Amino acid sequence: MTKHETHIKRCIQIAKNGLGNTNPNPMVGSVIVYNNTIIGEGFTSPYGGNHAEVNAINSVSNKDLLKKATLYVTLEPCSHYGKTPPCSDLIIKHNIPNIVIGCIDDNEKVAGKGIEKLRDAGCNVTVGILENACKNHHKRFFTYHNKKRPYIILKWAETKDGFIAPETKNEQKPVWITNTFSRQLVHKWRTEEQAILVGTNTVLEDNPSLTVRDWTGKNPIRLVIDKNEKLSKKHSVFNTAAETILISKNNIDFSKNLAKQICDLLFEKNISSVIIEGGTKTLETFIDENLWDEARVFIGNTEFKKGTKAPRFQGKLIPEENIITDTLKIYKND
Ligand code: AOF
Ligand code: ZN
Repeated sequence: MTKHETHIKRCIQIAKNGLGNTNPNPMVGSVIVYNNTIIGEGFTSPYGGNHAEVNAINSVSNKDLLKKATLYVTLEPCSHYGKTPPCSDLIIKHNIPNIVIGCIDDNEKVAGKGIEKLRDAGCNVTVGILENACKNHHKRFFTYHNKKRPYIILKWAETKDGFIAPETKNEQKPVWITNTFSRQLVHKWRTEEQAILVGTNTVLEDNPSLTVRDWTGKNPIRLVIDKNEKLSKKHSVFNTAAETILISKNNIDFSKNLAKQICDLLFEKNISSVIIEGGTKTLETFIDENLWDEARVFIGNTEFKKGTKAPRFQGKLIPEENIITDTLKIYKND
């Protein structure tokens, strides 16, 4: 690994501190190096707050060193006035001579203009260090800007013999396919995405609250499909713990592509990622319209022999995400 790669790798590592808090902004990471030593670090503040470069520059105690330093960043520094002033202007103001960037910012407001600004000011700019890793790290942000829809994660649990639910349900005793560790992991995942979606049957059968209880972090916005107006305020998804958006005849034409319309609705609402937690019909709607990016599948130890079959899909196992256990498989759509 080269020196540049090592520092960009560190940028990605600290950027993850922003996971779940920055969206729909990207969770950027930045480090500042002088004389082979890291003298400053920063990551994107919660939505509306400082960008990573600002936090990195602020963290440097001896600002004189910036004149001889290199700033590393996972994403091209911005050039526009959004909720905050342009990072490229701040870099130029501090006379930082060398900038090393992971990947270009595809947001139409930036898209190369940040790099141009820096070069025009005489900075030495290197672009494309660990580019794929940086693009992957910013997957939610890139999907949102390039595909004009949220990054979509499908999640379910299936038995060893491929069922998602048994034939007959026992009201008193819900059947658990997975264990408490997977439950905790799912709650962690909920904190990482902006929204969570389930279909009507899941609400009617399980009455989930879809909030985060077994982990620390933000509740996602809850999205519930209610085509035939079967849901009522007594269901837990309508409690006051988090915001809920009803997907109904009021905002969707159910005779047309449902997944596509939900994507458009979420894009309009600036939602850059969603985790879909079932049931089969809802998951299959997104699979059939090929509107999904990742599938996270738990495989339990039980067998149902009969029941509802787990969704069928074509995906590719992501090697770096499948190192912990064979009871969880993580696929990407490719
Ligand atoms: C950076 N560093 O840490 C982030 C960037 O409304 P604003 O001012 O927060 O700008 C949001 C846009 O800025 C966002 O869409 C993306 O293009 C860029 N995000 N840029 O230089 C950062 N989070
Ligand atoms: Zn910026």
